[in-house]
Amino acid sequence: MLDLTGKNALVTGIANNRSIAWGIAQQLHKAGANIGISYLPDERGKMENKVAELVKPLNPSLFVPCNVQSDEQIKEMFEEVASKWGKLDILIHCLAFANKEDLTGGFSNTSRAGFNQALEISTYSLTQLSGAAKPLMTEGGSIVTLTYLGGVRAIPNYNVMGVAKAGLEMSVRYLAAELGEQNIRVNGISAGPIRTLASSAVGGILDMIHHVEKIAPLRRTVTQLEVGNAAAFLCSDLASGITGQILYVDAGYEIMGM
Ligand code: NAD
Ligand code: 0WE
Repeated sequence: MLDLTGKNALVTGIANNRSIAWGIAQQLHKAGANIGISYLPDERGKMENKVAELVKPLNPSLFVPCNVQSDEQIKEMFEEVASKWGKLDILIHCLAFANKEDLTGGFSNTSRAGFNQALEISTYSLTQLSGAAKPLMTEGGSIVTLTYLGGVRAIPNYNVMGVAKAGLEMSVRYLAAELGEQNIRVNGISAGPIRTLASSAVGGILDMIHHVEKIAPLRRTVTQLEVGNAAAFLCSDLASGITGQILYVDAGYEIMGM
């Protein structure tokens, strides 16, 4: 049985009730995990209030700000994990960002600053968070990140995010190779398109979803809770032999060629 009781799980990337990270946090909680939440702070504390209200039903024992562009905030987040929990078992990396201008038009127009920012936030952050989590995962652990097919195939307008996801998927393999010695598993979930805050800001996302509904073997898209179930599996002892993998949770879309 899928059982995460006694496990401490830190979930990044919840912005609202449509976030994939919210689907994951709910399923980890349902499986019995002790939940910690990080949110992206803003000046007015709007995000803090919104996320705090949303996650109340999960009784999080940790609720911390973390902008992955700040070494200081990352350090403080893991200091809080160390002092409140002592050990960490599960880390969910569920965040990405690129400039909106870089997610449309020609990829060759990508600016140096836009490229660096997208890869800093969306790619490097997994390595950085994993490095900080490593000393706290004293009884082994599971790290799960979220990726997209646009990191493997050229998908119109995904552009610099595709390069970021390619780097993210390779980071999964290098991290898995290193951390396996400590019984820390590192895997990615490649989710099909889902309407979230990030994806809704992208022009044509509805057309892409309708395309998937026509082509995917299951003739539909996936939900945040289905992605959450896959994440709970990867974090559980049921997946004790799985590391360095990318698991497609996409209603089968990835296998299709025509
Ligand atoms: P979302 O907007 O709900 O989540 C993105 C999160 O990234 C937000 O919570 C935001 O606060 C966070 N974030 C952005 N910049 C940050 C920073 N500097 N520091 C810390 N956090 C930061 O959208 P989502 O679709 O749930 O995205 C979550 C993950 O799922 C992303 O990695 C995305 O690439 C991936 N994904 C999404 C889809 C999709 O179709 N929605 C498909 C496959 C993979
Ligand atoms: O990874 C993602 C979302 C990534 C994303 C989206 C935004 C929009 C708003 C990163 N940064 C931003 N920055 C913003 O300002 N997905 C997999 C969803 C997604 O995004 C696309 C897609 C799909 C699917 C962009 C272009 C084409 C398809």
